Amino acid sequence: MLKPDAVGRRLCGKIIGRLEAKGLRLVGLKMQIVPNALAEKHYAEHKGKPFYPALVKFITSGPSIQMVWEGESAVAVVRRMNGVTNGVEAGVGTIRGDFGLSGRYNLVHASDSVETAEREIGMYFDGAELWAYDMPDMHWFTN
Ligand code: 3AN
Repeated sequence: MLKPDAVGRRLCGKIIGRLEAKGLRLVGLKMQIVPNALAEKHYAEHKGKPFYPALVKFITSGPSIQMVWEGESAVAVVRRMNGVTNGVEAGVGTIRGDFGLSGRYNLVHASDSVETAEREIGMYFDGAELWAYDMPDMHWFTN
């Protein structure tokens, strides 16, 4: 997900460009202001933590972009490309490390496991919104 700060800071193209250049395949994409109930469901594991109310408020504060990307070890690869939660600590070369200084306004969300990805995709997408298609260069991006 490109969070409202990524949209508001005009960084969507740069971030999507990194994922494309890496060799991942875009399977689905939409823009919306996430409804409150959906944000609470998405971040249910953080309910009760001190930052939870502000997290839900931020994620619903403006348009965000939901995406599904596919590819070799996509979950682990995207997590590494995002960098650790706080932009101050995130490595140079990562999205959070290169574009931010915040732990709260940290530009991107990515599922932390395949199981989480399946659950989160189900929250944001209908099957008919996900696309299977060939990319002629995909053989360059497999083991
Ligand atoms: P990540 O997105 O790096 O997997 P999680 O899943 O631990 O991080 O946290 C979910 C989101 O909650 C983060 N992306 C961040 O926006 C917010 N968050 C996590 N820890 C903090 C914190 N200590 N203070 C403020 N916001 C936080």
